[in-house]
Amino acid sequence: MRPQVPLPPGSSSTDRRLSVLASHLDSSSSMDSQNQSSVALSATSNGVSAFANIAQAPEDPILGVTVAYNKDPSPIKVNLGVGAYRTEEGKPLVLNVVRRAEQLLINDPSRVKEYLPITGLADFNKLSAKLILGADSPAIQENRVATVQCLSGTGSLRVGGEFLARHYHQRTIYIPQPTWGNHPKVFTLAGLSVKYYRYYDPATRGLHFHGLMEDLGSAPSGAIVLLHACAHNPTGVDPTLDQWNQIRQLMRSKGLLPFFDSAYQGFASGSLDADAESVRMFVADGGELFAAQSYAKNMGLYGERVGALSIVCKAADVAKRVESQLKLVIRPMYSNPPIHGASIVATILKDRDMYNEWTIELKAMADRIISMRKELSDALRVRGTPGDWSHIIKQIGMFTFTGLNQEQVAFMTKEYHIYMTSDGRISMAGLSSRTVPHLADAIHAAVTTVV
Ligand code: PLA
Repeated sequence: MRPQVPLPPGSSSTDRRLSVLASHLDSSSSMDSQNQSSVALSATSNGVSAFANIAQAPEDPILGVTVAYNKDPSPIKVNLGVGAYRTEEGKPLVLNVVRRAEQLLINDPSRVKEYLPITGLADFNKLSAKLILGADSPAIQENRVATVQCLSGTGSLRVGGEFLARHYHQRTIYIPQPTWGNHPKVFTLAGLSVKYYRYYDPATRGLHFHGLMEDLGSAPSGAIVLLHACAHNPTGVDPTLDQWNQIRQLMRSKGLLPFFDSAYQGFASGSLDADAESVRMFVADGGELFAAQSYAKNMGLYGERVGALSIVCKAADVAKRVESQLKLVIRPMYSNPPIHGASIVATILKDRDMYNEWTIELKAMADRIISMRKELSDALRVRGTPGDWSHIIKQIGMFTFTGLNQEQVAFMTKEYHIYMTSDGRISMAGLSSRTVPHLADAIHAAVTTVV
C-alpha cells in the first residue's frame, strides 16, 4: 500500500476519496496510470477511443481467482478461492427450502413486480432484525432499530459506511488486520478513513488479543470499529465469549461505535443463535451499533444479492430519523432494492416449518465444512507433512488460513491446479472427500519443496 498523496487546499471530497482509495488499491493501478487515464479521458476523438490509454485494472484478489480457474482446462482443477458452498459432488447448492419458497412465490398470482419502497420489503426487514438480534431483543421491542434491505452484505456495509460519513462525528473506521479484502475499499469509497487494529498473530495462528485491546484502547474516542460477528474472514479465528465481553467493555468505555459484519451467521457453529452472540451482547448493554447481514452463504442466495443493514439506536424517535436519512443515501445509489431474494427470505423466516427446514439444511452445510477440516488434517498427518496443522481443526467457518506463503500458493496452482487466494486462504466449503487427497498432496509438496 502506498502512502496517501497530500491534496492541495480546496480539494473536493471526491478528490479526497480517490486519493485515499488509491492508497488502498493494488500497485498495478498506481497514480501514474490514473493520470494517464485522465489524459486519455480528456483527449478528443479523431477515430481514436477516448479511453485508448486506459490502464488495465488488476483482477479482484478473490473473485479473480474464479476467473483464472475458469480459464484452466485441467480436469483436476479445484477452486478453493471464493467462499461458495459446494456439495460433496462439487456442485453449487440451492437449498430445498429455497426451492420450496420460490415455488410458492411463483404459484401466487397476487404477486407483482412493482418497485419496493426505498427501504425494501418491510416483512423482510423485521424478520432480518429478529434473526440477528434475537426474537426477544429489547431493541426490537422498544422500536429503536432502523433496518433497511440492501444489496447483500457488501451493499449493507456500503450504505452503513456512507450514512456514517454523512452523519457521524468520527470518520475513522478501524478494521481488523487482516480482514476481507473488500472492506477497506468499501469504506474508503463510502467516505470514511480506514485504519487497522491488530487481530491475528501468525506466530500462534490465533487471536492477537493483547494487540487488539491495545489498538482499540488507543483509538480516538468515538471511532468506528468493524467487527466480524463470527467466522472471521480470512483467519477463521474468533474471540471467545469472555474476550468479546472484554472488547465490549473497552469499546463502550471509550464510546467506540461497533459496526458488525455478519456474513456467516449459522455457518460457524451451525447455530444461528450461537453465531449472533457477539452482536446480541452489544445490544444487551443498551448501546448503539450497526449490523450488516448477508444471506449469501447461510441461505445460499449468493447471486440474489439479499442482505440488510440494521442500526440499533437508543430511542425510537432516533431510529425513525435515522431511517429517513438512510433513504437519502439509498435513493441516489440504486433507488430501491430487488424484490425476489428478499421475498424468498421473508417466506422462509415467517413460516415455522420452513424456518426449521432451513436450520437443518444450514447445519448440514456447517457440519460438512467441519468434516472437511478433519479430513484435511488427517490427510496431512498420514502424509507426515512437516509443521503443525492443528489450526485446520481449530479455525471456524468457511475458511482455513493455512499459513502457506504466496510462493507456495503459486506452486500449488501451477503444479496441482488448486486455486486459492494468495494470502493462503482456502475455502473449506469448496472441498469434498474426493478432492481432499489432491489438496493434501499439493500442500505436502508445497511445504517440502518451496521454502
Ligand atoms: N463480509 C465478509 C466478511 C465476507 O466474507 C463477504 C463475502 C461479504 C461481506 C460480502 O458478501 P455478499 O456481499 O456476497 O453478501 N466474501 C466472499 C465473497 C465469500 C467475496 O469476496 O465477495 C469471500 O470469498 O471472501
